[in-house]
Amino acid sequence: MDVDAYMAERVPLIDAALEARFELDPSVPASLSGAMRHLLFPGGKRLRPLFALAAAEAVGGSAASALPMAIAVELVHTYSLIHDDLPCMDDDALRRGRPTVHVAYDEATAVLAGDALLTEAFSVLAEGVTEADQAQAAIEAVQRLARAAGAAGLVGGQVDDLAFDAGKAAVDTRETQGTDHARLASIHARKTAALFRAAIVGGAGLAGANAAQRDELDALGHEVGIAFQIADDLLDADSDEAASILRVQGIEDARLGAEELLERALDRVEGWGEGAESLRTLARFAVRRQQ
Ligand code: GRG
Repeated sequence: MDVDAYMAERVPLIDAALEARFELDPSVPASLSGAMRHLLFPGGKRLRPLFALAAAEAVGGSAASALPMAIAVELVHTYSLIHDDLPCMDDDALRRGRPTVHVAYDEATAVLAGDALLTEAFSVLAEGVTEADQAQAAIEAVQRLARAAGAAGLVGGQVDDLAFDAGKAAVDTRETQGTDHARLASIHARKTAALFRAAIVGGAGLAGANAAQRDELDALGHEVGIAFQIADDLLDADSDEAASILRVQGIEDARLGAEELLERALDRVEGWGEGAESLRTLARFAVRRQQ
């Protein structure tokens, strides 16, 4: 299975579902609607939603059954990028080569667009339930996404990331390498891997995965998410990002670490047959991509 072919087939499905969700709604102020769409379209790689769909297929379900999870996780991801770019956070003027939302609109609108996208994510998941036997899986998906996005997930990871950055900027606050490594691992687990886990387990859950499959996929999501972040740090090796794995490891060690995590993840679904091929292909792409 070729990752480009998989993406060419699945991304339009994801984009169409997102478009359908964000059709013009006269009850939403036009500026807010524009700001919410600004980073959503044309969007980025759509990796997290692709993982949700591939996980559904890996457990023998249809990709379509995982679409609510796919859309919800992309909305949370997009909100986190909008807020991460704000002047009070990373203060970035560009995202994906275009002006960030607070630059294209204004700071208050960007904060509110992020808030609305986050809220919308949970609405999409709840509304995705059309039959009674999906309700339990949808509730579990909501729980997992909320945990991934909340104080013990993205938001907490961001708080610790800001503290880590501040510590790196101060002259006399260097900690031991071991401690730095543990802190970074914990930040990446919450800022990056948590959403991958929620997408993968939630997507598979909506497609009818059993508890053993969900546990295995949860571990895979963590491993792929951390390895994806290491790959991202390697691609950004020239930047002075404080919370980069390259602060505590050399390039070769980091690359090896990412490969080890990927192999461990692939082993988990080795015996899952042809249906899991897209998931394996996506995992390889997420970790070995060159951009
Ligand atoms: C402000 C609540 C709040 C959270 C901020 C997740 C996060 C925490 C910030 C996002 C910025 C960041 C460096 C996240 C780490 C994960 C990462 C590398 C995101 C980029 O993901 P891609 O490559 O992006 O999938 P595209 O553009 O393809 O969607």
